[in-house]
Amino acid sequence: MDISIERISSDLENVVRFNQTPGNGCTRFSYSKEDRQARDYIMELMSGLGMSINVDGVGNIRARFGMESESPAIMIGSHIDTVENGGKYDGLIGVLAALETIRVLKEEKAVLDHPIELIIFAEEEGSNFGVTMLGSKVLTGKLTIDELKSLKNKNGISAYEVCKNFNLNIEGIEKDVIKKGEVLSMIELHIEQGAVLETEKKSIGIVQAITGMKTFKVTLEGDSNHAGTTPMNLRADPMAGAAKVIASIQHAARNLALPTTTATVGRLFCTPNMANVIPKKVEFYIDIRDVEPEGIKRVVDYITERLCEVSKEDCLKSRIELIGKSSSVKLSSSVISLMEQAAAESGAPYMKINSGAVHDSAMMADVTDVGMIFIPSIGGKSHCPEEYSRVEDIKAGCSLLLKTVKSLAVRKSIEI
Ligand code: HGY
Ligand code: MN
Ligand code: MN
Repeated sequence: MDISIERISSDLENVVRFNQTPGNGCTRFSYSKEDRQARDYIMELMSGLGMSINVDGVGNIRARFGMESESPAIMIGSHIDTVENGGKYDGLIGVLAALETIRVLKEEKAVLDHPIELIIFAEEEGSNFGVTMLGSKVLTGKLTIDELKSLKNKNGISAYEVCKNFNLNIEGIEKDVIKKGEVLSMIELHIEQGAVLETEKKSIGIVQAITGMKTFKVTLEGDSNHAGTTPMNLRADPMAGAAKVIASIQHAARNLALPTTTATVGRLFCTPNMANVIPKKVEFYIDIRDVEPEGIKRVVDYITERLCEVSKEDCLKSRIELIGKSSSVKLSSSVISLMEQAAAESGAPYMKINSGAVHDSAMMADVTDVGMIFIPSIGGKSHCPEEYSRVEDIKAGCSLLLKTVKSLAVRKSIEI
């Protein structure tokens, strides 16, 4: 049996209804009302498949299919949270492909040598607190309760409080940490979020490495005053200072780092944020990435120095805090060759590819063997309403996921 693209498409349309910005992309932050609706919908489908479901202290959903045994599981899944006005495929299509894989295994009454675990990671996008992959970082012991107490959303509420208010057992996260050996392999299907597969006319990408990243929060404080009565030479203006530092970020990433380095400022807060007031405080976040740590280091060194210079020039108080980091990760060669073989057998045009986006799989790579399947993003667009993937590519990707899971988990029928 093969996967049913009709079932995946119908699930997709049903889940994207849970959206805060209909008509302007998808907005479904973790721990929101829309997130609750999407979780309930998907968990109902999981229960209908006879899966046993556990939700951990930060909201990762872990559902088991097949034999209840100590043998290590094969983990599949992704995330269902989005950025603001994002696309409908990022994360969600990987979860629905995993669900469909389990449906087919059930229909085939597959005899499993390993249970299958469907995981839905919480807060992958970092839309609430500015830190990506929060759920998988907690699951793999990379974030502690104290750190969750210090991470705040734009209303100043901590990740710890938000999880508690979402009725999660946040105090229990230390015991939720996954142990090496619990999971034999993990496979995540995801959209590419770039234009390589489409340009190369491939429907499948077999991911080799996932980029590393560092997220910094920069705070500049100055002297708030009247916009009209304060002469230009008597100002301590943190927005003018921020503008100089942000311009230097682009310069560093373009001209001083490596061709694979990216640096982005996409989140900025200004207080009091009034057109006729010189700001008191400006906070902005810097997202710096590279598969090579040297690229990230060059940008960090340059902007730290520039921040010092600008603060002196403009009489500003400033600080730069590292609030999130993840190392670049090479994925499992054994899982990659398994997927390559399955892709070759299926005849789907595929290529090996690196990921400029980060993924929960990168966090899981130090506790299990990890592989990722990419499907094309048309026009290379993602994190925006224009994000789109074709059904034929979703079908090819999900078929490869099913084949890979079968080769890892399903008992081989012995030729007699
Ligand atoms: O930012 C990323 O790379 C991912 O989409 N959260
Ligand atoms: Mn994603
Ligand atoms: Mn994303």
